[in-house]
Amino acid sequence: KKIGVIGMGYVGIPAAVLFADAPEFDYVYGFQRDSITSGYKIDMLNSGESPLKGEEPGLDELIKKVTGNAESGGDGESSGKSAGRRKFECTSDFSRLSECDAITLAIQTPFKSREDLIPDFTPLIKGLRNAGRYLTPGTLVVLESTITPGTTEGMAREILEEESGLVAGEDFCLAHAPERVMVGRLLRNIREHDRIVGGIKSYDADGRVLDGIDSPNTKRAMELYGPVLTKGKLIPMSATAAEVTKTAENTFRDLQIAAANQLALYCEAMGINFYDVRRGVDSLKGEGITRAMLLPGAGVGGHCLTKDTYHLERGVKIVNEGLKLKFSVGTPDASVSTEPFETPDASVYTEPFETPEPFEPLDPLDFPEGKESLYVLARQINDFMPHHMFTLTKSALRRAGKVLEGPENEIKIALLGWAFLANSDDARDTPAEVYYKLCKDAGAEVSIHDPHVLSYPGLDEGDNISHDLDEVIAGADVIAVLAGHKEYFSMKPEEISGTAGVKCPAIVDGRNVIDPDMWIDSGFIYKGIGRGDK
Ligand code: SAJ
Repeated sequence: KKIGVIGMGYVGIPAAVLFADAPEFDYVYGFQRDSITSGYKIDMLNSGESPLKGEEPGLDELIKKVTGNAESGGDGESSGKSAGRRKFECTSDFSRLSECDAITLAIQTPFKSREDLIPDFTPLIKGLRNAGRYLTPGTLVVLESTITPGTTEGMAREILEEESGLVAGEDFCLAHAPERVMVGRLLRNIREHDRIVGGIKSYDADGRVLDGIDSPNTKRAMELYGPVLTKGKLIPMSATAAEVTKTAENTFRDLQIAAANQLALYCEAMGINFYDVRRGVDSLKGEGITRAMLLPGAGVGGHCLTKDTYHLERGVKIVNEGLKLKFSVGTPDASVSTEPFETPDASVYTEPFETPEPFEPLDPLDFPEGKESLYVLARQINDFMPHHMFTLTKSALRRAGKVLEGPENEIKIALLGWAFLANSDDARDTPAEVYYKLCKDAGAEVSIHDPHVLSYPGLDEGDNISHDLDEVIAGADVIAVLAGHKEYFSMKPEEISGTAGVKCPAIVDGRNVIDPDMWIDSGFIYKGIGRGDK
């Protein structure tokens, strides 16, 4: 049994090496286009190295093992190759897809920009065309990317059938098994998270629909993912339900964060401490009372929560339109059918034949004029938070007698935490970038500290980016914390205002990393998300 994984990124690589490590499978190809930007991954992986940045427990060893590069165990010396034979190979030769019994696609589905809310499926379409071109009968194709509901039964099926000339659900199997990994725990997440598996619909000999767990497409996908699960269970359902599950779980998380952010803004406006309220609300324990709140903060970044709401919103329309197309009935157009339309046998009907009303499923999105869905509003609240950080920065400076308007005021801002996630080097769609631009547009000089992030594309070269916290804070008029890196929890006000010689100490805490009283007692002007009490 050979497996092919298309897309050697932070989803495809751990998935491929876990398939390779499973005795149920004989060999795994990792397919990677030999492009300028990512061709380097092919040689790295084949020599047993991981091309992924950041710590991934167990991944380096597993890549070495399945590529036959593991040092022999026990004695610790790196003596010769281990007995392990190679079971994984990275290649740019997509024709080898024709050798595979199962093909998974782990290809990113980014949105072109924060502004236009349409996903860019180009990379995924390329992958689907490659898979279709070399698809052989009996193969299972699984999409792991986060996709708009309706894609597996729709666009993916169409492309695969068009390229291969085969029929999905009959000549080959097709399913969606969304990835649910977080950077930093890729292997653990794949092994331990429950795995949603959704095969497309099929039909039995009598033309009855086989969907969800009854679909052979779902069954085949369960056989593929079962062997790599240690703690996780398989959760079968329809392909569309699987797409909705993935986008909904992130949409709900975004919504919960927005609920916390909205309440934090209220607490600021009412002069109370959000965290008192949170502790109070969560004190209501007992069956059915779930832990109510996530954390407010400087914003929501990353490729997941900032996108999946829009995948879900679009999906409702796409799937709904599909249903309308499928069910829309009307009087057959006599010009179309070769036979004259059969007048129903009068003896059967007491009433003359009524043209059936075309099926009009309720349009779930016909909100009152100008209303947005709850989820889209949640997105707008979360996207507002870096703007609110800027408002808090201006008000902290005003209390220090300074004005953040125009370069002549020579305001220097120390921005701590560029990553979108605490203790991560991932800065995709980081809210820090929105805050940074607002500060620059207001004429401030910004110095940036992040202990993990290595590259800062698109920033003004004049800005000071450093891993030296004191250097970044030196001379700053205000410190703004935008990511909750663990380094920031141990900052001491006396160290900061002393050695760093901060001109006029003000701090705006976007991730609740410091104790306000300690800093206020040291003479700092303090502002914090949700801290209306300070
Ligand atoms: N955030 C808050 N408050 C919170 C939690 C998070 O402001 O209480 C912010 C974070 O600062 C970050 C953003 O939200 O900017 C996203 O944080 P995250 O913890 O959701 O990190 P992601 O986006 O990398 O991971 C999510 C996870 N989804 C769920 O927990 C439902 C992860 O399990 C998914 O695998 C991942 O999306 C994905 O790939 O879809």
